[in-house]
Amino acid sequence: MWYTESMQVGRPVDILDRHKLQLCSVEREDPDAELAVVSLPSYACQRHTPLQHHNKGLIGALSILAENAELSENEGRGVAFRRAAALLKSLPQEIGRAGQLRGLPCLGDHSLRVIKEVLEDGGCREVEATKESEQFKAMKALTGIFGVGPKTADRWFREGIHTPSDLQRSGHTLNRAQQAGLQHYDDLNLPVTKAEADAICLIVERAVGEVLPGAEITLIGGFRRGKQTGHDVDFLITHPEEGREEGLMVKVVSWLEAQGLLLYQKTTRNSYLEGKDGPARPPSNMDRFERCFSIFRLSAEQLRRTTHSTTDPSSRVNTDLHTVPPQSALRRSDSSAQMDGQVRVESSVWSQGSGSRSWRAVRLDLVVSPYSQFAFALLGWTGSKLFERELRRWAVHERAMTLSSHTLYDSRQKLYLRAGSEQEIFALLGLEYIPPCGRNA
Ligand code: DCT
Ligand code: MG
Repeated sequence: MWYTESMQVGRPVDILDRHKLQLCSVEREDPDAELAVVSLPSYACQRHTPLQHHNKGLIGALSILAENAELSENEGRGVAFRRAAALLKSLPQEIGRAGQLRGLPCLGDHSLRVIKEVLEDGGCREVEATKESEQFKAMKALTGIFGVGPKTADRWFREGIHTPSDLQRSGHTLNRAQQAGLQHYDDLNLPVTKAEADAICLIVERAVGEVLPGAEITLIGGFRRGKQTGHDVDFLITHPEEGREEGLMVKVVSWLEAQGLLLYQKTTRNSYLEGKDGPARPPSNMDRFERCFSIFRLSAEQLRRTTHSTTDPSSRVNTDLHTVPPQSALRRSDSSAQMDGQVRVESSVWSQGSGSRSWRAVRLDLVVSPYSQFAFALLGWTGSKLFERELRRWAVHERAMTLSSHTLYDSRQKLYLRAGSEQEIFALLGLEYIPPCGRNA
């Protein structure tokens, strides 16, 4: 841990490293000083950010403003609020007074103003006004439709379309993704539980095992970080023999489609060629793998079957994801071990009136990576989004390196650095290893 829990008035603070320790000036007369939380490094990838934290109210307020900025496509402002919220998530205690934040990084003027107001008045006018704003509500509702981004949502909002029902009535021509998004709107806006993710994992494992024996599948995204719910389920697929993974996605998708398990799918090909593309491109590192965005049809029966099988520890596949490259056969999330005895059918999602539903729609993302890039893909797809952004920022600004979900490029040495595990990548970047459960920035 980088921080000291509290500091006595007047005790000197050493600055060991400008990234690890931030100077915290404490004045004798300041009544807040004795409670000051000190010494948090400024990049989120230098800190442990757990799932459970101590400042939910403040983080909630900053997150609303971050979301509003993102929906308005004001990226810089969104990131500033996200960084401030992430800093608060990594604090070891609840903040009671703004003075306790003295000297901490990542807290810009605007974020500090919001924090102070919430601490002093129990709420923030800007946050409340945002939550009540027609535009914010409409943008949230419209971008909640799978296949709809802020640009399209904003255009519709200006035409007076505020809800999915308005859109349906408008007669607008929708693309295939948007049609599916509208059709499954309610389901796709319900959280996906870990039990549901496990059920889908079993089925995708079967598909992968049938079309390419020896292929390996790993649950990534929020569930790998220990979250118990998410907005989708993300899997990374690879094969220990480099090259065998080529064409795998098409086969897996065909298998799933033949079983009637996909309500929608769009597959994109792997377009990453190291020599040709160069390290600095593309601007987004998310879109160069063979990838499938889909909507999965999960039946109550499939969920029930997994619920029973996953409570039996003998049926569990290898869950140790900290050794990469993978050596086991098929893998599941490292966090699934925490779920012993907890997997159950969520009644709120699965009950319908007096009866029960026979299936629900779930967003499913599949990514295929060549074995040699697996560690980078695993690190890049585990998230959180802010943690990934901070890793890339650290690499560029502090190490003159370019990190992507494919590779790490050292600009000074002009060479690609290989890594067989996430631990190796952190070491190459000169960072302490942060396990997935500490990447919830
Ligand atoms: N990712 C990223 N940058 C993006 C989008 C995604 O680095 N712009 C990475 C980090 C997380 C991973 O991909 C999966 O993306 P999501 O499913 O959107 O995130 P999540 O953390 O899994 O969130 P949720 O639990 O809600 O699914
Ligand atoms: Mg996810």
